[in-house]
Amino acid sequence: MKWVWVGLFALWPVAAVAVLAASPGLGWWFPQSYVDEAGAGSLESVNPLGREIDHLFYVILVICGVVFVLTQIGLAWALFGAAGRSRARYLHGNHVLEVVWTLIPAAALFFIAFYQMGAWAKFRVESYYPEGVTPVAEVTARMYEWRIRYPAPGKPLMDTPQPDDLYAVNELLIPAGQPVLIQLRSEDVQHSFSLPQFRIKQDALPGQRIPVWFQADVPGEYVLLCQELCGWGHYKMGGVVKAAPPEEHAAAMAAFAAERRSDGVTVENDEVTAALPDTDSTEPGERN
Ligand SMILES: [Cu+2]
Repeated sequence: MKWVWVGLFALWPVAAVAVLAASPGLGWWFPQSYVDEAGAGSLESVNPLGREIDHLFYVILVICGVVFVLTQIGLAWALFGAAGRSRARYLHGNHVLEVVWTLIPAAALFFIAFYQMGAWAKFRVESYYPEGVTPVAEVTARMYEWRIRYPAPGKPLMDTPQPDDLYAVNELLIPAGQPVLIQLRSEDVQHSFSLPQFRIKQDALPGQRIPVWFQADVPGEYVLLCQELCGWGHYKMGGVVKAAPPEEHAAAMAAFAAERRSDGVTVENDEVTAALPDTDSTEPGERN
């Protein structure tokens, strides 16, 4: 019976490593960001900062992986060694060992703390933002949707709503290939603005305006999610980020502005007016 337990304890780390190795092939890895020219789905982030974050993830995964394997080997060694004995053995502490297993994790944690500072600063500290980052919209989370406020085409985004601002829900249009910034707010409870393919996640807090920047290197449609359980309709907070080449984006914004300002009786509707009966010939007085 003893050996069955030892075998079970020894088996699970092997299973853990095997599942990890199989994960990318099973689709349990990063979300697919785009389909590359060869027609293969890319698991690489579309966001340059996202790729840096992935690199940090892999560095930490390797550190944890090495520690995991070593400690499991140590555990197996202790289990197999103890399995043959019938009595417990008392060991007094070992100062050298204790110092070693305190210093090694401390060094690993210090290394991670310093190593990630660059990526953290780029995401959070305004003076480290990429050059030319443009505020494109204010995104306000509310139960249960994303309200998007754009400035009128050609105008800068203001902190307070302007009469010619444009509003949309759950659809954020951005130019591709350049860093863009949104001002994130919440109208009610805490939400979380998440772009998995950009590796961006930022809580939206009531009473605060939080800048968030990101960049889509490849034009396309990307997922926008709320990743904070914010109420019964949390699942409805799915949106889309549409990244288009700058000229196409400008055209889309201009068309959007025209559509929003239109009263429905515009030049484009000439065909509709032509199809209607000629109202001039049916003046009230002439009717019989
Ligand atoms: Cu939410």
